[in-house]
Amino acid sequence: MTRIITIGAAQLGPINRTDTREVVVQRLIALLRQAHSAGCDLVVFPELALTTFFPRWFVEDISETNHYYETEMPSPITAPLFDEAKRLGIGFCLGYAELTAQGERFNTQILVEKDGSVVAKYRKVHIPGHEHNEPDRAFQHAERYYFTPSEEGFGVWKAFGARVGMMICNDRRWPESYRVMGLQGVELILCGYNTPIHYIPDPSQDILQGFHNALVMQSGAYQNGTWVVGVAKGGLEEGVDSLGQSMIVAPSGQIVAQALTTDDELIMAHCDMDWCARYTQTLFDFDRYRRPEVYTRITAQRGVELQ
Ligand code: CDT
Repeated sequence: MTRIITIGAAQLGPINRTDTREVVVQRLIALLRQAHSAGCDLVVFPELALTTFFPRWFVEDISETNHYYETEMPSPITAPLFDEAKRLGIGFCLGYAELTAQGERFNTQILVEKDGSVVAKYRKVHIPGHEHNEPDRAFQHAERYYFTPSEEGFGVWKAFGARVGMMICNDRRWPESYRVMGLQGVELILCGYNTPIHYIPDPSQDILQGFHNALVMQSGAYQNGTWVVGVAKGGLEEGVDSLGQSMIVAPSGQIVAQALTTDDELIMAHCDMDWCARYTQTLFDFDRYRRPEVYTRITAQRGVELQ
């Protein structure tokens, strides 16, 4: 018997600063209904899917940005999404900014099963960008000011009849993210992202954004024998152009579905979880072929050390 999960990647177009949560939640519900009509079991939304990408602005008093964060999930404003998903019997994965009761700020993704139960919460590990205001930049990428990096790492959970992991945006560029989940037998990795096309520290990378996006997710999928679902918030948002190109990648590394626009767009694929074993039990049989005894530097040091 095959284990097929029909997965929708619900790309979002821009969310403006003035857009209310209610309006955004209605956009998510419209995509959720479209996914349900198309037979999806699970729909994946982007990173920070409820608001504009606010780390592009710096404010001296961080508490002025509290309205961008969620203090509970579901909340009265997001409850309609949870209720509709449960009514339709469709699962979802949603990225949002989280402000805890202890005052910690995380870039978070939540996974909800088809029966409405919360499977897991993942908090972003690799926080890119800068900590301080850099007024000479065309726009800020102050994620390191707005979010604490999670110490919880990368988990894998049993859900949708598979072994499911999560990561968020910049995590997808680091091979360790995939491998830590690969070592827990992951079969499906869900990843939301917001990737500005213009990379201010090195603009020569701008034209390569789409290439790098595909490169990391295709290699991560192949080298760990897992499905990867990458979902963008793309398009021109508050003057900053961001990559679309949401995609669903098979354990072979092949792209099986890809967004054509930078707007709200649903792509989908029938994802056979048994395809993973064709890689994890052959070429990437970790137990047989890995050599962890010669990889000790990976966890022993952070940066490059010259001999
Ligand atoms: N959201 C996020 O992590 N974006 C980064 C942008 C590059 S670092 C400024 C990314 O890796 O796509």
